[in-house]
Amino acid sequence: MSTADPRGGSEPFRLIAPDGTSVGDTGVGLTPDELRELLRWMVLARRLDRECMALQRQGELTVYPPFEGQEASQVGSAFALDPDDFVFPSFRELAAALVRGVDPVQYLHYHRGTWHGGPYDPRATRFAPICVPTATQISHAVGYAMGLRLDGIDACAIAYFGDGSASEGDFHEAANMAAVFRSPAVLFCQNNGWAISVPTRSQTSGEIWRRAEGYGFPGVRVDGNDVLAVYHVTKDAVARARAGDGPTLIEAMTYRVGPHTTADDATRYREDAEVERWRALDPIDRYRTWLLANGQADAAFVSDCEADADARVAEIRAALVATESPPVEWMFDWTYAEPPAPLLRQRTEALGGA
Ligand SMILES: Cc1ncc(C[n+]2csc(CCOP(=O)(O)OP(=O)(O)O)c2C)c(N)n1
Ligand SMILES: [Mg+2]
Repeated sequence: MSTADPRGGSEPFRLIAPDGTSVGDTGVGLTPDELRELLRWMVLARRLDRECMALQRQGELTVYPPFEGQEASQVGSAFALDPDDFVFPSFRELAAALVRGVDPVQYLHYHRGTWHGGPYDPRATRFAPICVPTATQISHAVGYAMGLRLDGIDACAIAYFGDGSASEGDFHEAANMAAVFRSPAVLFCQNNGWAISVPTRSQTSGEIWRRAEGYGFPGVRVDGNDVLAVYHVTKDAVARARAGDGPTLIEAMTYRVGPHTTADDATRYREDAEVERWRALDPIDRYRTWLLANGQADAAFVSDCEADADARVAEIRAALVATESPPVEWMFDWTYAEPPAPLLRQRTEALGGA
């Protein structure tokens, strides 16, 4: 099988080929336990992602953006962070949230509509609230990272965003500011081929990673379905940030095999053949094959990961569906010190008053 990115263009950095063979130095500094942990996270992430799709179809979640196919990009990059580093996600980073220790039940309350942005504590988890306005989180990360530097804190911030978000002005403003102020930020673009129904080729005529040079900092394109390669380039970017060398742009070439969200029908704008091509590049199959072939894991470990993921996801489902709706009046609280009259009227109506 070809190792080239099926969309063509510059060959991304890669350590494990799609058939699971090593094509680079896979000694990335992880212990055997850590190498296995990467598989455990990816298996759990996929299992949970599929459960979330089912939960939405069963009316237990309002809307959900699946990330199937992007597990290596998210797990590999999040695993490269230190506990003090701060994550600024978009809306598709549940796998990264898991690795960061965010309680998935609390996270999913956002998608259940029980609480804005999920009720987890962003300070405790170092994981900012889910951010739907595309690309706005990039300048949050850059500014936060500048603050870390000014405070003399040895940490960095990472912004996750998509290929489509890289077309927003916010991306360019954040990249320029990060460069000029040497912000210890990692700009992590998951190029999953699509921005809802708009393909990457309609978003940009060039390659996203190359834009970094114009701003004056390094950019790297990585195979986003190769968890070890993603870990390696992110670890490097984090080290640069901590050393005071400024930001790095990472473009992880990956693919979302599902719809944009549960409200989207992807068959209306893309060919099944494209999806099948990417399924053959599956990040979990690739890494499992590599672990087994290199004696880093055995079949019993793989079964254990799967059983463990089934059990954890069953617990998450049970806890999520058991959650009572919060009091209706909460919808009206905490925005205005002195709520305007129309809002007060709506509040009265919602509470069943006249
Ligand atoms: C400022 C803004 N404009 C438009 C939207 C609607 N919207 C939601 S997701 C999306 C596409 C995002 O594509 P990409 O950045 O590639 O991320 P992906 O969904 O592929 O993860 C758009 C246009 C939005 N959420 N925010
Ligand atoms: Mg995209």
